[in-house]
Amino acid sequence: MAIDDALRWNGELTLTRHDPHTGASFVIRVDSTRLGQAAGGTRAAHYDSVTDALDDAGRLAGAMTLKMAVSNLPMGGGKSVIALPAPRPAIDDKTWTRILRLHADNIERLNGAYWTGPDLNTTSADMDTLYDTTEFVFGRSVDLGGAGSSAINTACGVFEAMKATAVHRRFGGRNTLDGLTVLVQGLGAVGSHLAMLAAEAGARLLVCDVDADRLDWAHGLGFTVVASAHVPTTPCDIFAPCALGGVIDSVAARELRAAAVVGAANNILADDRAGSVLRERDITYAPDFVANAGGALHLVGREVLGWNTDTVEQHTKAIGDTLTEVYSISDTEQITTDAAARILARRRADAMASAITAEVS
Ligand code: NAD
Ligand code: PPY
Repeated sequence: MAIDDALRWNGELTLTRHDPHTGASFVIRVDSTRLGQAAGGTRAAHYDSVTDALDDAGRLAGAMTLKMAVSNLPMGGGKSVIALPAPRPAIDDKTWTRILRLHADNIERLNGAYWTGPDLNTTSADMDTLYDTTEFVFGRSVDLGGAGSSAINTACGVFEAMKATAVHRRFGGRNTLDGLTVLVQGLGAVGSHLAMLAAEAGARLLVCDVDADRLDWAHGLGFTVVASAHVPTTPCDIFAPCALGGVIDSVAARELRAAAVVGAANNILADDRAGSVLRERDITYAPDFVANAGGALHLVGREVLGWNTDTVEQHTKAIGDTLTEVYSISDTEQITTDAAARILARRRADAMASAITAEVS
């Protein structure tokens, strides 16, 4: 991507910094603070260029704005990307601590415009380290007063989204996951829990990962392992991308042999065209910012809104209802589910913004 394209972005704020000592580059992007201070996790990964990191942070921050709005959470959307000089496992502890301290310093300088949390390759323990420098951190360890990892709640929300999708599709007359084939790509914190929930509900599990230990774990549970290269063309009822985003471009959308796509990864669709191809092929796509909102509900619910675990669970179950509304708008308006979810997010954001204005005046 050209630098001009990465900078031509409609969000509110971009912070970038480079650390010559470690070779890490930092990007924080705040997409919108219309509904409140912006929040979204810190993703650490190796990028080909800082331009790619800028672009990724912008897209992820935009998805956070939509996720907060469609989930009725009074927060804006933002995200951080730490572009590492090497893949995360190759970074030693001392270097990682220095990187986290610099990142915390960046967040502190924004003085609350942006709150971070755990994301790909960052943990609650990392949030504890950030908190030594800045208070604008979600998802610290439970022992230290935080809400802890959001992964289990994210998996529960995606599971609700799968059940709502099964009802919508009326798979062979069924409205449960019992007897369906579910393909989970990525058996990390979210994907492993999701796979177990689906298996408990009677689904046949196909799984893939790049990590041999996770595949051994899956073998032990009787799941069938699929080679990464075969994922797009493996027949299944539900494909659940739970690793990286951008896995479905218009080519993959044409090849896919799934009836539905319901996963945890952010920005599953590589482009708008992919959503249209899925619709043309009658493949039901659950927009990621609806399906994976369980983590945001857990973090913001527990740490900002004072919810207990029961209330978080109630709101997480409602992800299925929100998705059903999205499918209904898509059917009525004859538009992609992604476009329908954006309409619903806009409606809910407008309603929240009016309520905030009414409260103030
Ligand atoms: P994780 O790092 O724990 O797990 C990712 C898994 O994907 C790992 O097991 C990794 O080996 C595997 N993987 C990486 N590349 C792969 C590939 N090409 N093919 C197959 N497997 C591959 O991350 P996580 O917390 O489980 O999050 C998964 C996804 O869900 C991410 O995209 C994340 O942004 C998104 N998400 C997570 C949360 C949350 O609460 N953790 C919330 C919303 C969205
Ligand atoms: C996500 O849901 O994609 C996140 O980044 C998790 C999150 C949600 C809310 C605050 C901080 C992190």
